[in-house]
Amino acid sequence: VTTPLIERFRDRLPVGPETPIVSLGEGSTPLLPAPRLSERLGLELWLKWEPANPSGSYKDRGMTLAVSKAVEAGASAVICASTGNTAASAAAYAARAGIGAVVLQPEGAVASGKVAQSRIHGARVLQVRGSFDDALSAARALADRGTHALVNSLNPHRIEGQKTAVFEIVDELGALPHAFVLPYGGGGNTVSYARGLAELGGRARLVSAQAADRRRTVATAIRIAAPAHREAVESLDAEVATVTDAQILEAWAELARLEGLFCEPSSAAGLAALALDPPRGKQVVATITGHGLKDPDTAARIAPDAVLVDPDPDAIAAAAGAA
Ligand code: AN7
Repeated sequence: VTTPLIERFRDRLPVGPETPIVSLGEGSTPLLPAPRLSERLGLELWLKWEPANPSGSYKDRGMTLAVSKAVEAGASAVICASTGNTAASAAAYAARAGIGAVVLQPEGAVASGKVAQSRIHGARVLQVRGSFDDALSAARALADRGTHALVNSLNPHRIEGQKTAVFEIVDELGALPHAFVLPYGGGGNTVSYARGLAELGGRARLVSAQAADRRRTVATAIRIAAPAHREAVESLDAEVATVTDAQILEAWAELARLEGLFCEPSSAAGLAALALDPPRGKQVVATITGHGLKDPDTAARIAPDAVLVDPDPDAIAAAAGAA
């Protein structure tokens, strides 16, 4: 039985004995070695595999706390704007809690798996004519009216919950790594990691990788023009790296081919940054934030096509190639 994240880290989270725990078995995700990428980059790479969370992304770490605290405060519904993963997570935890969820998504810019998740959990899914940034402004304004609890990463409980990834990593490695690398969309997770590090009282490099073209990147999860946590990220000791879509997609495909791990494109932004400037010989932890199945369409566009054959061994042997 997976211990709920709030139980595992109760003494380091803002919960009391009366806080109801809304859990789907989040956290305690695998820390996987990456032998081939390590060799290629000349360092010791570990991957924090956050797709193992129940909704398939790291968002669940913050959402278990945000929804538990919303229920504790008497909320009957949550609201968020999202590029897809926050929405899927909010929809899942709201369903578990038996409360409503309204999710605002930029029209036509959310990967299909994420939309399917939000819909099947019974969230009210609204496609906003505009960008993620427009949707977030609207969500904040509506939440200010007091009818819905905002569960975007502006909700401080989201940041608190997400810092637990750092605790798990350091527990498993037995010490701080040289560096943490992760994608940078709105910046909430970067702020969370910095907080986790500060609470451990240690120092490590924190490298956050953003898309060069924030407004149009293929990595739709991080297609955010105006990061909500930009000022906070700039005030931290984090290093912001910038990667192109070509670099993101190359790192993404390499992870799939060399290590057998399928993530969504955004999740490979940190690996793309690492490839640009690998700290030789050092121990590095890259956080892989979301599952590849969330965005099957990008994989289908880029990966080799399936080949149609007759059910005939000769035809299949001829078509099988070197594999
Ligand atoms: C897979 O769901 O912003 O820098 O609305 O889904 O903490 O924003 C998602 C962001 C990285 C960026 N990887 O993290 C949303 C949303 C994945 C993501 C990020 C997101 P932050």
